Amino acid sequence: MNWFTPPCVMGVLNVTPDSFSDGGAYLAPDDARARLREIVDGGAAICDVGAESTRPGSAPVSPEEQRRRLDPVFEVMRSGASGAISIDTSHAAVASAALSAGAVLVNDVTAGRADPDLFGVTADADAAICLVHMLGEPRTMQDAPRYDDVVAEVARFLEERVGAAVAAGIDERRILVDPGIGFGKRLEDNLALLRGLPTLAGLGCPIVVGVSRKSMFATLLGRDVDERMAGSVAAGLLAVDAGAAVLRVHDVRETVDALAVWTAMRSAE
Ligand code: HH2
Repeated sequence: MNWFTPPCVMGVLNVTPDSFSDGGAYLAPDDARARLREIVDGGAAICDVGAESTRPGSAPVSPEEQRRRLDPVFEVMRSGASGAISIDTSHAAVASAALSAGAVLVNDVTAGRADPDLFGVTADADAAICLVHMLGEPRTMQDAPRYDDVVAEVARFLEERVGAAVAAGIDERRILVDPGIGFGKRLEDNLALLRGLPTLAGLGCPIVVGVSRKSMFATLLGRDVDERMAGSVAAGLLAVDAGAAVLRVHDVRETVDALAVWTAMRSAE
């Protein structure tokens, strides 16, 4: 994973009409290309590109439509001007097209449960994969999530999915795990998982955390989606302190700066 020196930033590019934070902003090819440049110039180690919103209540998008939306980004990737790219999809066909265009990471919020071919496509390309915990599916996941011990249950789930990915031929050294902040979780579940990152680190895989602008900041702070940057950066830094290796964020430059300060302070110890 040559894109990867922890802690680092994964910038988000959603080529969708309906993502909770940047929906509609990057559907036009020129806007998508400009956002990609902004993410690279902002200092992100990798850009996570997706064409299907997974926000609570969202409807599925066909692999054909995802590929159509992503085509302009694939073009930039083929020209070699994109930096490292992660493909945010649960569909093997979309992952395969992105990997052919040069993507280095498959980011699957279903952890390989939605499409039985996803692990195989990833293994064949010798690519990395990020396995995310989600309770249920986006349409209904926030209806009434309940856990007895959220950290233990998420750790058990991720351990099982890491085993499934390895059994399908994915190199264990190329597997990242993510507790799935906001994917079927109440505020207290999200906070417990952020506190519990040291337990998830026991799995031995780098941890990705995506808190950026999520609704936990509406509950905690009463902020609209475009007013959640300070809360997101603060939670991201605390996540890194607790063991996160990659922060998936919308506010790239601000998070890169915050991480630079964190790194300087920690290396002075
Ligand atoms: N969150 C979202 C999407 N993909 N992937 C990982 N690994 N971790 C996350 O927390 C995560 C993710 C949701 O955020 P976003 O893509 O900004 O919104 P939408 O799903 O509405 O497109």
